[in-house]
Amino acid sequence: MKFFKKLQNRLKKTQETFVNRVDTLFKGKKTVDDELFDEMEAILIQSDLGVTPALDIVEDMRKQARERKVREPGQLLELFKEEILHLLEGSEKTYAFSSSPFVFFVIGVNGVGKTTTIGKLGWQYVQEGKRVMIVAGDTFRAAAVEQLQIWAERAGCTFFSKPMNTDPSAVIYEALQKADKEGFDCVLVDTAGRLHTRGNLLDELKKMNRVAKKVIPDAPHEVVIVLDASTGQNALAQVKTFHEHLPLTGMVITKLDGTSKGGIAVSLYHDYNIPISHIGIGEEVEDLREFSAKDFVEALFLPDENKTAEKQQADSST
Ligand SMILES: Nc1nc2c(ncn2[C@@H]2O[C@H](COP(=O)(O)OP(=O)(O)O)[C@@H](O)[C@H]2O)c(=O)[nH]1
Ligand SMILES: [Mg+2]
Repeated sequence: MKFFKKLQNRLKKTQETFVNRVDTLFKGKKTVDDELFDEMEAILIQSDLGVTPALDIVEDMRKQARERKVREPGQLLELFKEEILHLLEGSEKTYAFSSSPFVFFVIGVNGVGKTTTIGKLGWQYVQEGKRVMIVAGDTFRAAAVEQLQIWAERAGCTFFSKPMNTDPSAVIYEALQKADKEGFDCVLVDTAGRLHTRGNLLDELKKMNRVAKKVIPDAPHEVVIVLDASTGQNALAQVKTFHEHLPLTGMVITKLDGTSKGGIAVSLYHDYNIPISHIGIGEEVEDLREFSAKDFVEALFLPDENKTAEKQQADSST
């Protein structure tokens, strides 16, 4: 239960703007009618769930309510929860580690949490007994390389880097050779989110991809995009751009703590069908969790105990 409590706590802002607003709407209604569904639609559209999913959910709920003869607005919340779970069906992903070294490219624009996520992932894999190498593929910003090194040390991973401004593909080439020769289980490659040269970031990534295959033919085994939930609908455009150039195999959604825009997880999966492997719910090393659609939805729908207590107090004092 502690596990859910923490998750719920971190997802609180999303819970408030998304589930609680719908719940409050249901509680304030006496009948299940068109007006109720119209208002629900308006709330969902504002919740970063995405317009199409919002419309689909409400349409399906109208139908379900009719078919199942739901007359009490209070019964709708459970239906709503089922709808969200349904949208997230197939959205989970566990990395297979089907060969070794198992190579991840971690990509995404600056500031989304790539370096942090790599540190947290490396730490988890080390806890599982894996030998992990972290590679500084962003050779353009000294601070970025330093930060990655700090994370690698903290996580107990081997750190690999080259002098500043070395061609990232050359870094990959050498790193993968070393990882292969020395029997590493896992290689996590941090990539640049923006280039300071006029070169094109996406071409650079494609080149890294080609070069990786020269050392390990089926590498990279996973191309993971990191997305900052607090950027809301912007995250959709980021996925589109990267996915067109380098097919993505997984998503990590960070900063779900402290944002009301957690509905973006549903929107992202709905639009691109790329599975979500992990979510970031804080800045500490243990604040990265394997994504479970069920846990995510349960936490969002878990009644807020503080609120319930406040309400009971208010009720008893009147
Ligand atoms: N609250 C919160 N902050 C995060 C999370 N993930 C990353 N951050 C913070 O986001 C900022 C940028 O992260 P960084 O890993 O440097 O992003 P990068 O530019 O993509 O490598 C840092 O201050 C991180 O501590 C998260 O899940 N929750
Ligand atoms: Mg970084």
